Amino acid sequence: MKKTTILMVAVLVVFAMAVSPAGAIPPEFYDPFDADLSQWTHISGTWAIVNDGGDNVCSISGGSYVGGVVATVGSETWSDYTLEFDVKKVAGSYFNVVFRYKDSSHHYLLEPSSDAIHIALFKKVGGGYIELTSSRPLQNTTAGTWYHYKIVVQGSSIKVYVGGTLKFDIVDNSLPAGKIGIGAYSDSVAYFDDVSIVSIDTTPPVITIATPADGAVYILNQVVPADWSAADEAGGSGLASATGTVPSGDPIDTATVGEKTFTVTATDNAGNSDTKTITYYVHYGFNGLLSPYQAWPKAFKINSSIPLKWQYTDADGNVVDSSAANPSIDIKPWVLGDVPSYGDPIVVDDPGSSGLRYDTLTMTWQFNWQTKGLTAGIYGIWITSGQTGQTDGPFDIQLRK
Ligand SMILES: [Ca+2]
Ligand SMILES: [Ca+2]
Repeated sequence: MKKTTILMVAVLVVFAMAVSPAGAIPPEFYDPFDADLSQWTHISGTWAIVNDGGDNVCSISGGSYVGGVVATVGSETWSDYTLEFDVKKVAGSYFNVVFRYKDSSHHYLLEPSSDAIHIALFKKVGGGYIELTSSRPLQNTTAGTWYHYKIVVQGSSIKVYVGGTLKFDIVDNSLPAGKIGIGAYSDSVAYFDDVSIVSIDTTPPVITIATPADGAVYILNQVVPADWSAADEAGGSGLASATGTVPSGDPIDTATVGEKTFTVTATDNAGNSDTKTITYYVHYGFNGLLSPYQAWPKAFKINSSIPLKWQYTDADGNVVDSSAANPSIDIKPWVLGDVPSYGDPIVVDDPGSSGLRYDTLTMTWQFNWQTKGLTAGIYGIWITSGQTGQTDGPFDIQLRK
């Protein structure tokens, strides 16, 4: 971008910074050719810094063949980048630019046609040049006129702009990465200036959710500060935004029981975004079986009906409304052995099939366990909530004759 566009560039930079204070990726490479050509690797032909109307530029000539690159810069690992430069044809027909340049037999090549009103895009993958379009787009290459080129390579996408107008929009997978290079055929002289390469960030930020942990169980009203973070990769465009179900440090939702999700979405300054969602569970607290239950060695007489009563609580032990808890009861006998264990569940009867009752006033569940016909011994009692899936127990109880 030369001379007359400098003011516009300055305005655009201010605007971009206002939108994205974290800034774009710094250029991998920028050369205004102010001083020397030390950043470049010379391949063939002649080159020199020359003064063009008060501005130093790079004069290039003498590529050994059409497409013969004169100088390269960069790394063979450069894959996704935006290459921009200004170029002016001084004499002859051809200047050229190569990108994703691995060597003289593997690269993409952009050059004007000899008619000076079209441009052409080729690839070379071991053999000769293969043109990437069946027809060439119109583009003047007038001697003595500067043109601003922008080439964007991202994955298999290749886009070429001249003066801000899209000229090529190609998909090609042949050459995934490589340097860039500038050149001019042996009959030609071209000036290049302000060559810049900015890598394109295609990697989304990494999200880490420590709390709530995936699958974790918390108790109703438990105070659980969220602990999560997001960061863009080293050398990336930087984090633009990161939003969680709640901000890190704020308490997560434990106000009701059940399955919950916690989501974090993070976006970098290049627009790459990732979302991570984890599932956690909020259960009731359980304050044990209430009187008349007592753990063994207290023994209850077989044939009696034993009221099993319990309440669900929050994390502070406050009894809460659990009318939706939908509980069920499992009872298993102790099996004595080297290591005592529980046997198979027994059929749990209640007299008159009265079933479970919930007292809304005291927020207490009650089940009258009919022990008639059971064998003396110790039994374990478990309570499972169909609402939350939580199982509380075992609460051991002794039955005697
Ligand atoms: Ca310059
Ligand atoms: Ca990134």
